[in-house]
Amino acid sequence: MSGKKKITVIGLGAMGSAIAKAFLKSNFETLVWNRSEEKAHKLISEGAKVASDIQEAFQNSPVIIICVLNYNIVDTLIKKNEKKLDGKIVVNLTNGTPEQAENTSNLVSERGGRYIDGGILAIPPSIGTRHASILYSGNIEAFQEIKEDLNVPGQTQFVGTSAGLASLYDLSLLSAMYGMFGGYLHAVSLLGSAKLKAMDFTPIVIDWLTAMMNAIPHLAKQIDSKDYSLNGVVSNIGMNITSVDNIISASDHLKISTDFIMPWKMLLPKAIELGHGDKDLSAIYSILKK
Ligand code: FVH
Repeated sequence: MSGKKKITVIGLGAMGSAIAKAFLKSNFETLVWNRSEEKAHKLISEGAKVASDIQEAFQNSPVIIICVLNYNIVDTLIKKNEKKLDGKIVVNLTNGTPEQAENTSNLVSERGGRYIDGGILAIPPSIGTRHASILYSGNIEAFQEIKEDLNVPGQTQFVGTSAGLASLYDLSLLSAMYGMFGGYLHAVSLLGSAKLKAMDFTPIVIDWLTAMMNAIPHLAKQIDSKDYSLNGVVSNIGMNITSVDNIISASDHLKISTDFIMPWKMLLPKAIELGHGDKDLSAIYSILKK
């Protein structure tokens, strides 16, 4: 008996390995399993124990963390473990949809376990540092019991008892990120046509995006109140059409793809058609729901 807390980490890709290392550093008895065994063996020198099969990985710790490529793999692994999961807490940190999370939660419950879903807001090198945070949802009693342990890979935030909520937050935040990076890549492509270096643009674009982020609370108030002119219109849709058209025509001229900006070319006229031409950009929200 080591007296150490026990944890299992299933999946030792870039993220799973970082999570396992964080637990080893925090002196947990860490049992690991990975499809390709060499990734598990690499952790032995850091103190990890390697499960001989998936059954042992599920059965030999009270808390099982899963971080693999997708939920189909998660579900297959849960089903491969033929024994019950009575008394176990399964924490799934794999990226997926809310529907997949609900489905996996049911699989775990049917086997007697308690399920917590997580959305990782961090990259592998920041795991175990104060820069990592992880959103959780699902079984709140289970979360409260192991909250201290879950703080090892990243700061925890519980977002609700529906298993799918952490995924919904995660995908929403990733969508915001992809929008921002897409815009940035288009911007540097435009500047690249004048032989300007991406690094030279960095301070200017960071200042600009920071200023734009400050507009988010204003837009949020308008969205929540469904009044897209609340507290004054700052940047009306009719005016924005001109800038978007200019970006498209300059990109065409410079032979730069317009793929990242094109959705705006569809959405702005649609908003005008629906009578939002004199409203803030937040009015686009009202036409996104299918
Ligand atoms: N890396 C990141 O920046 C992001 C940060 C936010 C969260 N994501 C999500 O984390 C999940 C795992 O991502 P990852 O970075 O660890 O991904 P990989 O390094 O590609 O490792 C994939 C692991 O999945 C295992 N795996 C793949 N197919 C199977 C299978 N059929 N059966 C069992 N395991 C499988 C793979 O095993 P192996 O290839 O080493 O044998 C790795 O352990 C993911 O949801 C991200 O979206 C990461």
